Amino acid sequence: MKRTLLVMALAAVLAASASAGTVTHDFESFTNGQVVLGNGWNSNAGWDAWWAYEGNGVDGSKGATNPASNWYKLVTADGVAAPTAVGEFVTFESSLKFSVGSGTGYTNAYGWNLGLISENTGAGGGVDASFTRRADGFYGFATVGEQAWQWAGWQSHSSLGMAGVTDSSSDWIGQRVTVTMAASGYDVLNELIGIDGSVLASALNAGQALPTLAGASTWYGKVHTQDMGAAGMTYLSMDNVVLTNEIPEPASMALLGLGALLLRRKK
Ligand SMILES: [Ca+2]
Repeated sequence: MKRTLLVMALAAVLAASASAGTVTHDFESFTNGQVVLGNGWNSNAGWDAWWAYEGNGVDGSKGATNPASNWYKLVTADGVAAPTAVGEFVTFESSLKFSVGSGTGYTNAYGWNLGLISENTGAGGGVDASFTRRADGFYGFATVGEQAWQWAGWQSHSSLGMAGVTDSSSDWIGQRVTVTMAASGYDVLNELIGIDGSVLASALNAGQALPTLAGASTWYGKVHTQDMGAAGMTYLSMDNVVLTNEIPEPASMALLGLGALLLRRKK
């Protein structure tokens, strides 16, 4: 009974956030092996390439996994209002976990990218933060799309929790893209999040024109399996996806954290 009340309280907090400009996906409502497409998500290709599985999410929860199918844009069906005044912003972030195969010899190969897009069909333009395989045992990320390229954040495979250069999986890391309306154009902040939640690397591109996003009143989140095969990646999983135009309320976040902790301890 206590657990039921706790879940209801958490749901109320999440529902209150959603009505005010936040879209979340934790995949816990999916059945094991259920297709993600059509259940809160759309895609450019319209074919099934992401599935939700028990155990493929953060802390053994349900998460969504893609077997490195190239050039597949999975976009949130629901968006949030785009910024209309200086200082307003939209953030899209996800926890991510990936695997690589036995190949070697990679140099600046794009893996996936995460970003904001102007249409929930995957057809629009926007901002991308690419996660790249810069060499066999090194990774990094780049800001691309509607703006100048910017490379940042060399990371060794071991810093991402990978046991080896080949045939291994990362721990849960994350990416966060924040686009803020500036006095002129938009400031684009891309962050790579480490296993412990710290910011491993960040790249700020200030004063970008972003013509496609600027012309859209609603922005959507996007996870794009850009060129994972060319980067020797075999799987990408995601969980705890958040698209928001709000600063998280400390009280709500504390309640969510407490609830998650209590639920975990009960298992
Ligand atoms: Ca989950």
